[in-house]
Amino acid sequence: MSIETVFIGFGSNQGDRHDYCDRALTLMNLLPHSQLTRISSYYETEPIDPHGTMGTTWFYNGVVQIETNIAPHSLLEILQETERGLGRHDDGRNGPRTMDFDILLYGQHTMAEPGLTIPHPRLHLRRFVLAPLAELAPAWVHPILKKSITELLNNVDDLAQVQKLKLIPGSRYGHYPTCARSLS
Ligand code: PH2
Ligand code: MG
Ligand code: MG
Repeated sequence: MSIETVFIGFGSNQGDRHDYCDRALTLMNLLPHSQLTRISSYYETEPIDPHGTMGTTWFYNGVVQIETNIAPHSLLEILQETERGLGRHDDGRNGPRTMDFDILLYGQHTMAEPGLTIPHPRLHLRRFVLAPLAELAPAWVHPILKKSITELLNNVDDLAQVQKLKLIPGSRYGHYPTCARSLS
């Protein structure tokens, strides 16, 4: 495998959401064969909840950029294991979660397999993904839609609210010296 630039979304709407996100960043910083290179701001976001199962608590959402040579399916497994380590209990329904990771973009690769679709199939439909992603990669071209993240954000229909928070992501657990936090 070659080294690829990968964007991972994270979100929490259960328990101490700020703390779960800070702990998630600590763990992203420890991924094997990878370098955590950028962290977006945190956003507090209204839940998108088509099935009425997600609860009323707003999410904390954000996006990280890593450079990695972990293959997509292995990365997915590591992220799922990390979700469980952060207290996620998968009881089969789309309920509130202490931590959810989603592989959003994996270089310019595309795949559609059971359990793993890249780019994430709803990435272009969700303001809570596009807003933090646009901080890190405004000019990144969606490999299927052939539009930049900025264009997708400017045209998204999603009216659910997203509020950028003035918190320093990950600051409770120290620094990520090689990593640029978005200050936009
Ligand atoms: N994740 C979902 C469903 N709805 N809404 C917000 N605001 N943020 C999320 O991360 C989110 C959601 C399924 O993973
Ligand atoms: Mg998700
Ligand atoms: Mg997920």
